Amino acid sequence: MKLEDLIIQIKNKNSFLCVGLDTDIDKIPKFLLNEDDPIFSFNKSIIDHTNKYCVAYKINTAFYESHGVNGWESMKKTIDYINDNHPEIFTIADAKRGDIGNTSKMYAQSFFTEMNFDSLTINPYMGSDSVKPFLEFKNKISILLGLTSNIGAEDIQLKTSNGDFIFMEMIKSSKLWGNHNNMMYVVGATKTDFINKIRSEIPDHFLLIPGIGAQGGDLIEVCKHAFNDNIGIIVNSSRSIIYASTDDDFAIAAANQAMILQAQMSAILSERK
Ligand code: OMP
Repeated sequence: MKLEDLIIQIKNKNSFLCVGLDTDIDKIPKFLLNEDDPIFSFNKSIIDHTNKYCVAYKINTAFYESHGVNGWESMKKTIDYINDNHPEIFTIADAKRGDIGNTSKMYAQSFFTEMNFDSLTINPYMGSDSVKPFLEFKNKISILLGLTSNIGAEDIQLKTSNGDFIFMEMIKSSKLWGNHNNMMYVVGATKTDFINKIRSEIPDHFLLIPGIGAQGGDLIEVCKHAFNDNIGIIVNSSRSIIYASTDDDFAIAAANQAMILQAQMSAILSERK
């Protein structure tokens, strides 16, 4: 997918919501465990009920890979279901990959060509040759970890070197490896104090912002600092949406949570006009 198509979708839906499919077999409703593929059945219902409120789905691959071959099959069925039924929706493989060049090329082939995701999260700390192979794939977007939402971001990313934060050094270098059409950055919703600084370095790049909901990030605070002329953000929430209920009504409860977030986003967007 091209970035323009994502921007059009954001404007049409008045939403920049990404629903995170962090599907944990221990957290899904028990009655689904009788299905052939409980993870896919759960995802299908969540997608059927939430697609009109969101512009993206993020599949965190750990929740699938942890089931071996069966998990990869559930992931493939899920991405195919989204691509076949909602081709306008932006898809993210959250796998945080990156390695020496020839290995990165294989990761890119797995997620972009074989699995047919629009984008992939990438850990950029191995440097330019580990990221550039991903950037060679046309109409695919590499989403580099910028400043992560977890407390451990303080251990290295928020340390200083040469007078600036290490994560800022990473953004300053890596923005030259590609451009704002083929790269985005992850910035945690829990790190809003740093978003102005990030925006001054990369005003045009889209930011993928996880950490709303279970991790306590604040949507209004995020929007205050992170918007650019194209809106420029996708805000992810996983657990607060998909586990809103663990009963028979789980998909309706997820839709309600997604609808509430979309309504907040719509209000923020209309205030901005
Ligand atoms: P919830 O906290 O349940 O909304 O899930 C957050 C999702 O975003 C998980 O899939 C995390 O792996 C992911 N994430 C973060 O929480 N923090 C980050 O800094 C980066 C990511 C990510 O790359 O998506």
